[in-house]
Amino acid sequence: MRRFFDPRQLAHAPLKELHNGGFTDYAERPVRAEAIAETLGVEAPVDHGDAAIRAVHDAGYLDFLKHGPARWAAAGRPGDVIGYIWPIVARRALKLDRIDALAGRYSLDASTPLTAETWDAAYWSAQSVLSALDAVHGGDRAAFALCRPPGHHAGADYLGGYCYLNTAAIAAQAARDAGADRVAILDIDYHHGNGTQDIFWTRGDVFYASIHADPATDYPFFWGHADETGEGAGESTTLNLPLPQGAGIDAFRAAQTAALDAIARFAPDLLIVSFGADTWDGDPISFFRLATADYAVLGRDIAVRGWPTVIAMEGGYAVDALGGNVASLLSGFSA
Ligand code: SP5
Ligand code: ZN
Repeated sequence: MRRFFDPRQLAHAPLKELHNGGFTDYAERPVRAEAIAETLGVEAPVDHGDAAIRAVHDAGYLDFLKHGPARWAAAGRPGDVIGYIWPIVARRALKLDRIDALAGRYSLDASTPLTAETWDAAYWSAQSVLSALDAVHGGDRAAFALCRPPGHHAGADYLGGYCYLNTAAIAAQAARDAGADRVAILDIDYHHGNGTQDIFWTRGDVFYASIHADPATDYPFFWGHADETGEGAGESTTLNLPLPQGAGIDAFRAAQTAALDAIARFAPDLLIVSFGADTWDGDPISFFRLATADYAVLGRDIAVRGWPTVIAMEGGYAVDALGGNVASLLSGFSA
């Protein structure tokens, strides 16, 4: 299986995140990607430009990602851009220019700093997933994109959860624009992919299924509950399967089989897997109990369905185990 990654994805390196009332070391570190790249071996993506990014994300938001850090510095703010006021009541099209207002307008949380290097890293993360999609369009059975920064918490016009550009959504929309009638996204990161769900919430052409920690106990709290099923043309094309903290492979595999069965009824032309290795037993910020060998079983269960498949990396914070966990998932496709 071809594996795509660009070293420019490493330059994004926030130092701190707001967590439980104080600033702690940022969990989504460049060394995550280095560990995976070293274990798997990777090739450089092709530059597709920004059309596929603009097809998903809001123009004002992209401008904020590119120019927000310089505006923040010019306003005399120290460190990286972090929102601290959110337009919860009046989220409307005010023409706000103050950088502080923009940081709130375009953020989901205060644990996802925007740095001067973020845009370039996120841009190449998107190019990696677009190159994996090219490989599958070219006839490959499956391809892997080492997306970092990750993507599934980012919406059309907001960053959050260590995510800036929604790589799975960008690939899904690019596949639609290239002629696929129906695309399915299977999200098996520990956290619910609120951004991906949001982007396709009212769409009947993209099915979103997610297995994740119950948002009653885990980030992102407000999304990923079992009663969220989509609206309008997207009614019943969102499927959320939350599991309790402590869940192991038996519960996870049963949920994934239910998700794959629902995706089979949708009959997609292409599958995109948002893969987080933060379901691993030793993950420092997550609480499922999967073992390294379990990912091969999950990968095999996905592969036997036969859909052309693009795998996009999401979370996973136990750096020493990351390469092995990703390799295990991919091995399921060659078994
Ligand atoms: C892509 C992904 O897995 N995003 C996860 C975002 C979760 N953010 C909430 C949990 C933050 C825990 N931060 C711990 C920092 C330790 N220094
Ligand atoms: Zn996660």
